[in-house]
Amino acid sequence: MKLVFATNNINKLKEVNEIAKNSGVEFILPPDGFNPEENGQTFEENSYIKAYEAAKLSGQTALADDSGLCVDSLNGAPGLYSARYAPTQQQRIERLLKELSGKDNRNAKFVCCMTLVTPDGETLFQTTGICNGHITDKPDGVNGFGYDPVFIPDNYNITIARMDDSTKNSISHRGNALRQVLEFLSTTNL
Ligand code: ITT
Repeated sequence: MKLVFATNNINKLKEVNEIAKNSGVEFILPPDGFNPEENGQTFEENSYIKAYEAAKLSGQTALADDSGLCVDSLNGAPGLYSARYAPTQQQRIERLLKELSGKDNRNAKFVCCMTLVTPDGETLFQTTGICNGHITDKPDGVNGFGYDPVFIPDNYNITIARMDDSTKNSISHRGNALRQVLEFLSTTNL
C-alpha cells in the first residue's frame, strides 16, 4: 500500500521508508504545492495541520510527522521551532550549544507526533514517540540529519550521527511513533 507522507523533509521520508520496509507500506511525497502553514501551538496540532493539508491535496488519507528537540534547561526549546531556530542546520546547532554553554543539565528529548488524517479532516490515529538523551559539548558524526550530531541517547555513548540507520531507527522518536502507526494500519482497511 502506498501512503502519502506529509513532509518536505526528504530525510524523514527516507527514515520512515527504511523503518517500514517489511510492513507492506510505502510512503510517498505529497503532490506539488504542499506548503502547510505550521501555526499550531503543539506538535499534535502541527502534525494534524500537515496531514490534513496533504490529504486534501492528494485526495487520500495522509500521515504527518511533526517533530523536534526539547531541552530541559531551555524550558523545552527549540521544541516546536526546531526547524526554524536559525537559518541553517549548522547555525541551529551552534545556537543550541551557545545557549547551553555553562549549563550542567544537558538533558533533552526528541519528540515525534504522527497523525493519520482523511481528506475530510478526520483523525484516524495519532501517537507520539520519544527518545530521551542529552546534548554533547560539540558535534560528532555525519549520519542522520538535524540535531543528530549533538544528541546522545540514554544507554549509549555515541551521538545518533555516529550510529548506523538501523540502530537509530530502533530507538528513535520517529521509529517509536511509526511502529505504532504501522500496528494500527495492520488492523485497518483505509
Ligand atoms: P516538514 O515540516 O516538511 O515535515 P521539517 O524539517 O520542517 O519538515 P518539523 O517542522 O517537524 O519538520 O521540524 C523538525 C525539526 O526537528 C527538523 O528539521 C530537525 O531540525 C529536528 N529533528 C526532527 N527529527 C530529528 C531527527 O531524527 N534527528 C535530528 N533532528 C531532528
